[in-house]
Amino acid sequence: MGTKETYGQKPRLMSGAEIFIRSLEAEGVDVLFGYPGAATIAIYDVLYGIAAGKNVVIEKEESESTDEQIQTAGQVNSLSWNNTRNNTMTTTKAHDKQPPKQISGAEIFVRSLTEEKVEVLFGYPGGATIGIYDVLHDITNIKHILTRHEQGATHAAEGYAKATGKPGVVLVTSGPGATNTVTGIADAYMDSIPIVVFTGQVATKLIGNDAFQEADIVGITRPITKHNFLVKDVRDLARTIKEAFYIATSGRPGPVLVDLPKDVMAQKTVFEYPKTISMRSYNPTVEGNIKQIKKAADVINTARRPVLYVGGGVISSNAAHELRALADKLQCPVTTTLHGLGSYPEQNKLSLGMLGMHGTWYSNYAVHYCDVLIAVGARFDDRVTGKVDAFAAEAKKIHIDIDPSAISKNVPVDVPIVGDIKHVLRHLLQYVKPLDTLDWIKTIDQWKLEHPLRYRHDDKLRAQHVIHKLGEMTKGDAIVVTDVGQQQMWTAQFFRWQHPRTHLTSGGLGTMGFSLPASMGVAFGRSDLPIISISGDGGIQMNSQELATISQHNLPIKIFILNNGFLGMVRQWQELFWRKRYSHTEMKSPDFVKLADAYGIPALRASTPAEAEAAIQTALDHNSGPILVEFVVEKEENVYPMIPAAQTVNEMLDNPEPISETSKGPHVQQNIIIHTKG
Ligand SMILES: Cc1ncc(C[n+]2csc(CCOP(=O)(O)OP(=O)(O)O)c2C)c(N)n1
Ligand SMILES: [Mg+2]
Repeated sequence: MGTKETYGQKPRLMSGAEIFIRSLEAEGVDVLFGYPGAATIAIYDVLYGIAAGKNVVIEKEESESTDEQIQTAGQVNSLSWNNTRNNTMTTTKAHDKQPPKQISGAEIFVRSLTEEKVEVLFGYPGGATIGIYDVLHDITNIKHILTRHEQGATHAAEGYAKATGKPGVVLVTSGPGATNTVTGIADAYMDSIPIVVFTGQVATKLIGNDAFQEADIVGITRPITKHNFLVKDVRDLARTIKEAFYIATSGRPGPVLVDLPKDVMAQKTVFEYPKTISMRSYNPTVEGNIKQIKKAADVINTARRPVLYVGGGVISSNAAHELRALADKLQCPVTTTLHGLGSYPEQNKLSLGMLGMHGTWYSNYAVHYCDVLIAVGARFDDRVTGKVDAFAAEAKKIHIDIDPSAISKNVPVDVPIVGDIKHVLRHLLQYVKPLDTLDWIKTIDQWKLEHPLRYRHDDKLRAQHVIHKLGEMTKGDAIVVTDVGQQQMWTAQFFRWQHPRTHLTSGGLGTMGFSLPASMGVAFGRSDLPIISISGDGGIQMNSQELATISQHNLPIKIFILNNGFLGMVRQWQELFWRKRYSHTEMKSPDFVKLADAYGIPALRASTPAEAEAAIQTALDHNSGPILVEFVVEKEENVYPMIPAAQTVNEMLDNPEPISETSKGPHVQQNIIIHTKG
């Protein structure tokens, strides 16, 4: 699309990107601070053309960015009741009695968290929460972790929640403290992670006055929370906290925010924590409709080429066992989304690995040609479907999901079942019969041989090799937290996932800077497996301040940085689709080993495959606190396969790397072939 420019003699068509830059020029802008992403790649391409000769220059800064994966407009909350801000609050029975003892809102807050069995609170203090922090000073049953930025606190809460299945909890102050949580809240919303964020607020009489450190955080976060509350009366505090935890953790999980004005936290009342709650307009369906389940079973029982398409819902409903039973009974191949990784063991013959834009060749083809697609706890995200009309176009589609608003949202389905996946799968298992899928599996096995995941293995260090070796050396027994970009996709592809709740990443929002603070949250919730944080040279710099938190608590995190000297994923798009015009994607980074040293964290660097393997071993053997490894990897390596955005499998770009006969061997069974030079 273009429009006419009328400055010159001859009107000529100009792209929106060009008009944007021209308009900035006309406004006399000579410096633009920014950060590229897929949504702005066209603008960066225009900048590439003018950077040399024209007066607009661009400097990188980590503040403002547009994400390639973000779905901007109109995130509609699936809940329909009015915000409690406007609700008339019901009073508890205790209000009418003469309370034996009244305690402050701040004390009620802490007692309520104790009732919710909260063990860890990630936060950062300020004027609006100083009363709460004063109470926390005397508390031993809740560990407060002072992060170095409120964004870090929200990602830590996400990491904790995802790795443990328990809600993550955050406490921050008003104004900037609250607004700093916005990215983490949006991230949790997109990825259905149960977190409860408590924000301090100015005193009720100052709300709306542009008071010092006032921000309308309830208004700001309305489209990115499952629900949010402003507590105006201390007598509503305990019930509101109970509701917040209930909403965050039930149904399709998600973030809930509770705004706590300073005066409310100082008011006193009697403390009574509700034992149960009932909410008129919020009753998530748990049991699936049995008629629908039988209908789904009838469809499945006719299938010859079925595929199970599995998302993060299977993990959040702890249904990996039921999924496996279903796949085994049906002999049905299983492909998972990015968030479904770990729900089905990848060494299993029926596993197809991940599907979608950077999914395996054979998973995407299996979905394309299947006759019955059983979608379980997945939401038909555009990174999975590509061109929506062509996605599993011939297949009858069954969709099992706890969230009714996810059904037929992107792709129409034939048999929807709303309910908790564990419950629904248990019932479904009773009605389905074993299928004859031998021919189908044979076809897929052939595809696996012809189009395996692969990379060149020679004397150069490639990111894929680091991940592949890490997977082999840990045998999949590790919790791996990735960032966003190429390393995220290579980790998804090459690690070989075995267990639920071992793969954490920012999938929906695609938040660079997620990995380091999220891994911190994991470390406070899990100690049974090694914890590995993987970031690119770009993403690590978005929340590297959390190295201080990690160091202070001596957290056993193995921090891997895959340094390719580029914002690699955007560079890959520029190489493939923007004529290799690397507009503002090459970047200089600090010496990461010295950076770690400044925080008192031991660190090493690896630049060859042999050094990398030794460094991984050193990191895995390191049992006393954090360790950082910088892997200096090939700069211009691409992630393959790739289905370009909104395209079909026919447009899939497979790895140009040849498959060498000699390298077929045990790797073939794992569907990874390493091509060795020569
Ligand atoms: C906060 C944020 N800003 C911008 C982007 C757009 N984006 C997606 S991937 C990527 C490059 C990431 O570079 P790096 O962290 O070095 O990882 P690599 O791709 O090189 O592995 C960018 C800029 C994003 N996802 N998140
Ligand atoms: Mg990079």
